[in-house]
Amino acid sequence: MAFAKKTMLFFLMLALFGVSLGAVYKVGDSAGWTTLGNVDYKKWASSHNFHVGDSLVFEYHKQYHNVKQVVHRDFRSCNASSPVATYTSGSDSITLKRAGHYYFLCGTPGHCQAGMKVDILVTSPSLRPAASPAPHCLSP
Ligand SMILES: *[C@@H]1O[C@H](CO)[C@@H](O)[C@H](O)[C@H]1NC(C)=O
Ligand SMILES: [Cu+2]
Repeated sequence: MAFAKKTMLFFLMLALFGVSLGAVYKVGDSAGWTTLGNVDYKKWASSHNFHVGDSLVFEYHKQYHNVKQVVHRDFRSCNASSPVATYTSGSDSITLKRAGHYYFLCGTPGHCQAGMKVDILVTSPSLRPAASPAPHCLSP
């Protein structure tokens, strides 16, 4: 009983402070982060809705791959020479802390060109319609 009470209190606190437990997405699903199997990361990304607070997990063989977060220009040109962040553990969990684009690529020469790049568009959580009428509703 004490446990159930504590659990309820925990979720009540979460609700009160507007905290939500984010979803976790494994990049490439069962294939993971790889050049094998022709995973279409663009298609993978477009088939999910990422929100602030969600996290990504990149799973890969660290001998062959890595994960580099880069700016848009470097993403487009597959330039891994000045990354914003670098991950090399082989099982990297990255929390999406802000809305906007996150660009990731593999820094192993040739891999980005071969398709190991993904553009994650993160949106703000629960953008509900406002309770009051929007200004455009006032026009005839
Ligand atoms: C990659 O980016 C670096 C730093 O921004 C730049 O100096 C370099 O010329 C770029 N390389 C290519 C091949 O564009
Ligand atoms: Cu790679």
